[in-house]
Order: sequence, then structure tokens, then C-alpha cells
Amino acid sequence: MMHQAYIGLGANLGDRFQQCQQAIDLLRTHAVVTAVAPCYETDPIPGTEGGAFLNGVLKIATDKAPEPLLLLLQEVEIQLGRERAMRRKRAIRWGARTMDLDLLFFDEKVIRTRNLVVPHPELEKRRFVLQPLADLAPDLLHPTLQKTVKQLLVECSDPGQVVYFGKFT
Ligand code: A4P
Ligand code: MG
Repeated sequence: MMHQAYIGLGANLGDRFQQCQQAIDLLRTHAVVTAVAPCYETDPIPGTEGGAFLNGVLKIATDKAPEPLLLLLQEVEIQLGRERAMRRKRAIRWGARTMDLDLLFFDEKVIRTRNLVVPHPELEKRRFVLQPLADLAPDLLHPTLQKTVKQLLVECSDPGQVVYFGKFT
């Protein structure tokens, strides 16, 4: 059975564009990437360490179940260095990171396990997720909020700036 999933990418440490592009290229070796949204430069959520993020969204087709797909995303993060800003030998929560891959949607499934919450929590509060998602899938329905991505974007009150940065290949 093939599934449609949407993956959010974010980086605010190192060569941000290059790392996002590498993450896309690595994912292509394990899944079929069917669409790639533009890259945006975005204000960090207040409380996040580090500077501006680059964010993007991918649509993939995969026969993996959600948990194995999450493991794949975590492997790609590690292959890209998954460098985390540290303080007293502990990763800073919401610290700067070289690559963060989030599973935003998996078909129209609702998942709440120990390791995995889908749709990704609070995506409706994040313009840096909704904008690239709306570029690919304006009519995608959020299964618990029962609103389309387009509606969520129109109603989103996140004041964070989301500025077009470039195109991934
Ligand atoms: N996890 C649960 N559900 C999911 C899911 N749907 N996708 C668990 C991915 N992971 C999921 O993730 C922590 C744990 O979340 C994982 O072990 C997994 O089992 P993490 O990537 O290690 O930690 P994190 O990303 O630092 O924390 P968190 O709470 O996931 O933060 P977010 O929501 O990812 O936000 N500002 C801008 N402009 N752009 C950004 O991309 N990102 C963040 C991080 C903050 N500020 C930002 C941005
Ligand atoms: Mg995350």
C-alpha cells in the first residue's frame, strides 16, 4: 500500500540551503519525492535559539508505515550531522539545529503514540509550515481540525515573517 506523506524541513545552523538540499537528495534514495515546495527564510519561533531558519515541505509516496518513516527521517537527520547547540552537555530544547525533519501529515491519519504525533502538533500555529504546505496542497484536509491547509493559512495569526528564498532541485 502506498501512502502520501508531507515532511517539513528546517535548518538554522550551518549552510542551511545546502543541508536542506542534501536532506531532499538523501530522502530520494529511500522514498519517491513527488513534490518539493519553495524554500522560505523564516523568523524563529520566539524562544528558539539561533538565527533565521530556512524551511520547506516535501510530498512523498512511500510504502513505509508511520513509525519506520519517522526512523528514516531521524537517520537522515543524523547523516546530515544533526548538530545541536549544546549547553552543559545537553542539547538545548529548540536549540539551533543543522536539520530538523518533521512528519507533518500521513495520509489523513491521526496518530498519537509515545514517539509520534500526526498531524504534527501546532502546525496550524506556524506560518513557516503552512505557507510551503499550501504551495503543494492547499486543499489537504487537517483530519482533527477539519479545515484545509489553505483555510488554516488564511486564519493563521503567526506574525513570523516567511520570505521566499529560492527553489530546491
Ligand atoms: N515526534 C513526535 N511527533 C513527531 C512528528 N510528527 N515528526 C517526536 C517528527 N518527530 C515527532 O523531536 C523530538 C521528538 O519529537 C522526536 O524524538 C520524535 O519522536 P526533535 O526533532 O528531536 O526535537 P525538536 O525538533 O527540537 O523539538 P520539537 O518539539 O519537535 O520542535 P519542533 O516542533 O520541531 O520545532 N522556527 C522556525 N522559523 N522554523 C522552524 O522550523 N522549528 C522549531 C522546532 C522551533 N522554531 C522554529 C522551527
Ligand atoms: Mg522536530
